[in-house]
Amino acid sequence: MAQWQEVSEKSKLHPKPVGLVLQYGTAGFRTNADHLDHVMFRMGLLATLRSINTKAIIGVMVTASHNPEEDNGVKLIDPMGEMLTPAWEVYATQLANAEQDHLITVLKDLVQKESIDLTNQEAEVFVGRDTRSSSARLSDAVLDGVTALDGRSKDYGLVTTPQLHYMVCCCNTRGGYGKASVEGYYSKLSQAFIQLTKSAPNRTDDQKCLLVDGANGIGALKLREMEPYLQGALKVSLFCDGTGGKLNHQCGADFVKVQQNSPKGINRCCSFDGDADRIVYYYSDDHGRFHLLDGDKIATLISTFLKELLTKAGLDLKIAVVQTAYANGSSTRYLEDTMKVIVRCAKTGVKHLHHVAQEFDIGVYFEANGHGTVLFSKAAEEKIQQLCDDSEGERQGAATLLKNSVDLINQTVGDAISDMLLIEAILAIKGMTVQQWDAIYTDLPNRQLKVKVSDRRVIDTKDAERKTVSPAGLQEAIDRLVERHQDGRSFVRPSGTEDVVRVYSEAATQVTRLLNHLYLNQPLHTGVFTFVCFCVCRFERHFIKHCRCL
Ligand code: G16
Repeated sequence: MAQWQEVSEKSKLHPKPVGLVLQYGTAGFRTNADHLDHVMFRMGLLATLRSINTKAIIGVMVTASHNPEEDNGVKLIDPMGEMLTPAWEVYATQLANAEQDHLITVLKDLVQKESIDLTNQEAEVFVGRDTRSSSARLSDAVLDGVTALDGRSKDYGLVTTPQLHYMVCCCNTRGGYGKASVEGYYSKLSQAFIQLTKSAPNRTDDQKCLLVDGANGIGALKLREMEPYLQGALKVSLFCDGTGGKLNHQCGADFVKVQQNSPKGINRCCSFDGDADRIVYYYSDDHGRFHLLDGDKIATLISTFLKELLTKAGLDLKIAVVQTAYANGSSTRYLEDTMKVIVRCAKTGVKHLHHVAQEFDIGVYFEANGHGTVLFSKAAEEKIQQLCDDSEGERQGAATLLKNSVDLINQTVGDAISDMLLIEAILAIKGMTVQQWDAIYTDLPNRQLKVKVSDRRVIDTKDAERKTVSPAGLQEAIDRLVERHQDGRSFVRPSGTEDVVRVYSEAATQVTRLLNHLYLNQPLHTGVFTFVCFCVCRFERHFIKHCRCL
């Protein structure tokens, strides 16, 4: 077939480094930008086939989000704006790793397995990219892949990841979710925000101003573009806006969450990540102590607000919060015991949380790192709309607030801009300061760090990544260490976006131990953490040695 000939010829312009093996991970492919040209071309091919297969528009976002500037990556977006379905992640990995002379065989195999009819089929792919210097050439490679299979493409250029998710959903619902343009996105969210904050007439000037760390990335650019649409309802002071510093370097949501520190010299504000799909809030108290309000605190604020409105509106809708293993134990306890909300735990990766959240009328899902959103079932949205139309007084007021919240939330994926506006609106309506929000519950002291090991794949997990299955003996060793600490909890898991193993620990108190100084040179943090890091490295060495013996 002439088409395969063309694909084969064009793919030679995007050669795969021989022997390079990559995995479609937590959120697509990620590695050093120099190794990704062939992956991008092939993801253009894959998105085109997926578009034919689903008879819908598919999105391809070129970004490595929170990773360093030198990296890049790609996230694929399914028809309703959700992440690529897991079955196709397998195809993505096979395609990315096929050596040049096997590429067509792998493609034909996929076409046959999914019964894709390549004749007279229309395909359309939306492409977007972040501000990394490598992103323009890599998104050209995606476009090349789409053209090679005769697909149509629309290049949205510089957009945040959530904006591209929004565009895909808008087009596939024929405008049902909004207008498929950045202006449509800005108008929809701004109008909903303005309406919501009308319910807070006593908002002080202080509450109308917010410091935003744009991670030196696309979020800064887009928030600046959006400001006029907000008509003064929120005054944003942007820093790390990309004019001076390096992307994600000592700034951004990941830096703030992991280092538990604010970018230099900054007080009350929020931070986005490199592609603006995550957000965390923080402030310094009068003693200069740093306070982080992460995804858990955000989920608590939003679910409390929604639950109160449901009660006022007299609506019997099932609301749940979905978290991951990283959720602070205090947040889970508060949600379950005080808020009486259903809490579920999913594997890391918003794609996993999204699916669990879909099981409820209202599913609030957030990873502790600030990645998340809220999903409303179709039936829930209809009931809210009906109550807005049919009721009066306090019930109608609550229903209207719920309706405006639905409009403000980007339900396709976690969205730093949309989340920020929702949080600001809730704080204004509840007349709450960031300090009062922070005081809802007290986080257990916790630490999260990356450990570089020679092969992160030796670690396998179960129970939503809260327990390790292999190497044998590691979990027992962790358990022995953890049980010595009140409210202790710890787990290890291989990262799906970086070549590292992540270690998380929390306990009732922070303990200074000599080992902290010896191994990590960290003056004060949960003692368990050091031990677990130590265990991971020790077990990995043991395991690898064992394998070699075999
Ligand atoms: C991505 C995913 C998140 C995940 C994070 C870290 O975030 O979308 O769901 O929490 O990676 O994943 P891991 O611990 O497996 O490296 P982003 O913002 O980088 O796209």
